[in-house]
Amino acid sequence: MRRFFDPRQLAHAPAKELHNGGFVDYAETPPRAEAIRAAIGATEAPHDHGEAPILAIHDAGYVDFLKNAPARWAAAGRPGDVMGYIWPIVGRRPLKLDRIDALAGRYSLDASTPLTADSWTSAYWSAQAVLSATQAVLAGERAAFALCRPPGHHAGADYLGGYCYLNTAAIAAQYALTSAREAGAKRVAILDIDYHHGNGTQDIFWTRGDVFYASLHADPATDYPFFWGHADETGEAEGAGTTLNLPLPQGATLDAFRRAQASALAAIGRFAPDLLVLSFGADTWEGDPISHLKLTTADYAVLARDIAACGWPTVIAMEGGYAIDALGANVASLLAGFEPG
Ligand code: SP5
Ligand code: ZN
Repeated sequence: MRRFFDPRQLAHAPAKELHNGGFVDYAETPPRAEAIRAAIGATEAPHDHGEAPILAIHDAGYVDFLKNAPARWAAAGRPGDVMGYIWPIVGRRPLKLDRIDALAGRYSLDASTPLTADSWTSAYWSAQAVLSATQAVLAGERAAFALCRPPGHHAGADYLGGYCYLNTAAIAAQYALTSAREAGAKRVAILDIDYHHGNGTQDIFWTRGDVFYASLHADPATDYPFFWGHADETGEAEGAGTTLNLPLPQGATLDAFRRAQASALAAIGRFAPDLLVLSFGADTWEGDPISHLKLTTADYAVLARDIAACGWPTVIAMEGGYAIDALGANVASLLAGFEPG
């Protein structure tokens, strides 16, 4: 399987995140990507597709914020990395504010996702990695892997959050749909098996009938992102019925996870996609430091075989997974499940 990664994705390295009322070491670190690389062998440098496929998903004001807010934050005398601390509850009204503190709230979901001077560069190349994997699949590869880091599924069209800045799965799906190639897909499904619900992906495609979003995740009644991912969220307007949320209780093992994945695959089968984007997080692993599901390393190959058996051309985008010592083996297990035989 072709695998894409750019070393510029390592530059982004926030020091601390807010957790339980204090600052702790940031969980989404460069060594995560290095551990995956060491386990899966050589990766290809992505082709540079430019900003257009990013702007097909993300708001131009938000992209400008990602690029320029760190310098403005420093110029305003703020210490450390850009971090929102006041939020416009449900977009209270569309004010056009210029104060950096207001922008940090306007363009963020939480206070655990610092924006550094390197974040844009790393997020940009993470997006290029998934675009190159998508291009490979559109050109006929059965599956391709993008070692996306930073991850993407919590980022919305105009907000960062959950360690995510650019929504790589959404960028891949939209690129596949609008690709000028004859192989361009008409319907894309996204299957999200990260521990957390992909609120950004759901938001982006909430009213879209041409993109099906199915997610397995820890019940948002107990886990981040709390306000999204409940079973009664199914999409609206053209997108009515094209969102499927399957929350799982903390402590669930392969049996429950595999059953839920089978219902997601059956629903995706009824939608009949031309292409699948798999948002893959290894934070469902039993030893993950911030999560509470109980999958083993071998389980990822089982889940991958079930997905591969459906036969859809598949772009795999890396999302979470924070147990660095096991991360490489967990990703390698998933990729092995996609290999024929
Ligand atoms: C892509 C992804 O998996 N994002 C996860 C975001 C979860 N954010 C909230 C978790 C709060 C726990 N922070 C604990 C940090 C320990 N160093
Ligand atoms: Zn996660």
